[in-house]
Amino acid sequence: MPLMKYSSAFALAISLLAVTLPAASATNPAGGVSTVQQGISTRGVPLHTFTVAGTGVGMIPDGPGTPTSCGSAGTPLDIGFTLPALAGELVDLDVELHFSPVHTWGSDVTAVLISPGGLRQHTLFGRLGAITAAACGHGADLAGPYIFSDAATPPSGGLWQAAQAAGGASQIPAGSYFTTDSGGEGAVNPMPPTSLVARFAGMQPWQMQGTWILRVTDSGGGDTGGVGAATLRIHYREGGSAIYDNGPMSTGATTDSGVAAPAGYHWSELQQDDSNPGVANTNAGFSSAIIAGTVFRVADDFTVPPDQAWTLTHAEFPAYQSGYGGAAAPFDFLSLRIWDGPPTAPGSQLLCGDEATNVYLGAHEMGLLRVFNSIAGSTPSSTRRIWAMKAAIPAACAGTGFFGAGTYWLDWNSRIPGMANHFTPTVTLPGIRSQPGDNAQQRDNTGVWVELVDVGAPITPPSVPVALPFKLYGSILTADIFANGFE
Ligand SMILES: [Ca+2]
Ligand SMILES: [Ca+2]
Ligand SMILES: [Ca+2]
Repeated sequence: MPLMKYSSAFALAISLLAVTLPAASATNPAGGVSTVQQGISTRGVPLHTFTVAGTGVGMIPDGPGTPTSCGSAGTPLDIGFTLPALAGELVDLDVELHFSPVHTWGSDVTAVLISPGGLRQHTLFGRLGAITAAACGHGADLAGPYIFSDAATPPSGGLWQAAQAAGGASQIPAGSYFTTDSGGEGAVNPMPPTSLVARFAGMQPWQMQGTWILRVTDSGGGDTGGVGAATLRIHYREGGSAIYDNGPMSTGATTDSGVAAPAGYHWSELQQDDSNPGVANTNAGFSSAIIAGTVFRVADDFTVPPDQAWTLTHAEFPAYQSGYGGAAAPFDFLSLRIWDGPPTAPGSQLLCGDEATNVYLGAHEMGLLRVFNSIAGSTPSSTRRIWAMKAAIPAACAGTGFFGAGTYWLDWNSRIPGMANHFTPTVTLPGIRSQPGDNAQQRDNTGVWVELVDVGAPITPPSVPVALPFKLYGSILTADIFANGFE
């Protein structure tokens, strides 16, 4: 099989079928208002909070066995939180729990928060003080209210220390606590803190919409209690917490041909221009992969406005592996370089990064399915799930206010164990194939940097330039600070 530098083979094959579509589906129903504009810094967009009370509170069914034998979970109490489609991306969240009647043996209880459809889940706490499979842990009582939040005050893993300090006859003090993993075999006391934000940040409106579940179980026979009230607070913002977004990819819950996306997903469908229907983009993505024999890289730029300086902490780069259906992200390596000009332009200086250092920090699903244009005859499929790969900013560029006003270029690639190919999708807005200023590049299988264009299906000159999606995280210093030295 020849090297594929872009994933368009399927679309080209389909276009040869010359499918005749009914006139009703030949017009692009999209073209509505996009909630995120390309290339806009999202700094300054207000943070909203959606608060919802849990339904289904009540007694937690007791665990099986005797009071001295713990570790087998009883029937869960599932508390539901129903969310509408919020107009923004999840930035932060917290959960408040009030136990009533008081649970008389706190270590019996485990609480896990599960997003709609089971897309993501996170343990709030569980089996406090238990470090073996059948240990019954601390006997301190659960009352509350307890708020589980990344904004908790130390000590880390504080619920464990609080339970130990309280002793079996007292209540764990009400307050704000970090989340911790459940105790049991292999646990340490106290367990280290975990992060709600790391687990749930970046969730899109269609991923948050629906019923969240707080699953509370009791895994020790004897002592009992109930949940009297539970509250979920979602903090969200248009564009999320990124300070720069090079452009969106969602084209909505329905393809141009009228096919609904699976629950929890939106389509990212290659578009036709509303002003010129009949010609659709044909490149679902461009290889950004290290594969056997070829090291692809892709590049795009961003501009820091006048009177600003940016401190960058991390970046996100979307990618998909065609046909990959696993639950865990497939990637294990990402390299990133940042330049003061295009990577190979004369005079461009490399500011930081190299091709060998792994700055990959993990990835999460974006709830987007990349598909070829459905009007052109492609049947929408679920085989190209887009992931957001998170990358650390190379140390030499991570200083406070490092990025002064000006234009910078990023180039990156990534790897999947076994060197499987994968692709960076393009920025996709409903009813638009390309926008002024689109100028992404790829170092292709000949080792030469080329401008990325889409030739169209059917192939129709002129080809259009494309942009690649990425987001930058950090903070923005303004001219006021430069002038005065303080905020
Ligand atoms: Ca007790
Ligand atoms: Ca119990
Ligand atoms: Ca660009």
